[in-house]
Amino acid sequence: MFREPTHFNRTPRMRALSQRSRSSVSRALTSSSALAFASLLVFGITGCNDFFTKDIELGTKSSTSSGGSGGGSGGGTNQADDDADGLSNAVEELFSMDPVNSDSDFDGVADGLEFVGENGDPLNGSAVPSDDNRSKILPDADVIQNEADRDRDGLGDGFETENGLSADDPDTDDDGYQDGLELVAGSNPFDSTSRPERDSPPASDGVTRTGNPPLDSDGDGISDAQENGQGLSTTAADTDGDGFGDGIELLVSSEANDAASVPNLTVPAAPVESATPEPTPEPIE
Ligand SMILES: [Ca+2]
Ligand SMILES: [Ca+2]
Ligand SMILES: [Ca+2]
Ligand SMILES: [Ca+2]
Repeated sequence: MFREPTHFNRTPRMRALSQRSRSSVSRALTSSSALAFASLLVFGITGCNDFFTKDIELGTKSSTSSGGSGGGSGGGTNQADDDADGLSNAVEELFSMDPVNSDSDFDGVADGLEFVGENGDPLNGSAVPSDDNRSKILPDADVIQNEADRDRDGLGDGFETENGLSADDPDTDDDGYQDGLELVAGSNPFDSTSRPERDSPPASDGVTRTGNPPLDSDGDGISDAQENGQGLSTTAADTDGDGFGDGIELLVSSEANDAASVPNLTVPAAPVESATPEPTPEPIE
């Protein structure tokens, strides 16, 4: 149905995701979105390399960035994530997204998920990430107790702690991309020089949107309307309580309402804390 473009460099992770999701694209591309996608490809060929060499000025993260808001509010700093969509204000400004609107194109999928998800585009309301599972979600999923995800980055506290990631800071390496998004994209959440890359920068569909984007009551990046249609909880960010948020699970084709189905995410080794050197003994006179 949809032929993957072959002329862009893809990370191994993106390639693997693509192979899994190629067989079923969640929403058939309409002719208008196909046009937008084509223009995105053209821009990718001509303008992509330079675009991605821009650096992101790092700032001081807001002290409210941990504990419940998924990135914190305000502070006006570059590393703040005012709309808690997984991308810092600086990243959003760099790529022309709206830093105070978690779903810049109003399509029901948060900007961060669209930035790293195959075929997603945070500025094109007709392009949402591919997902094998949207059509096979069980209608009567039991909602069980969520595993704690204190920093609301889509990764449960247990998984983060086991793998050396911070369970209280959604962006462990402070590079502007939440930990969960980095694992999906195959970049290193411990290394601020390693960041999610796209085949081409987000491209706008040219539609001016006003008002509020679709409601996402539980802040998992998927709108209430879409969750209702897929049998997912609109009040639990992790419907099946397996420690992985619904948005992350949908991106990597694990089932968001089956705790036995969890994302197969590769986590790089956490950096080893350098030991405090032994004090040099004073020479004896
Ligand atoms: Ca977490
Ligand atoms: Ca990061
Ligand atoms: Ca939601
Ligand atoms: Ca889950």
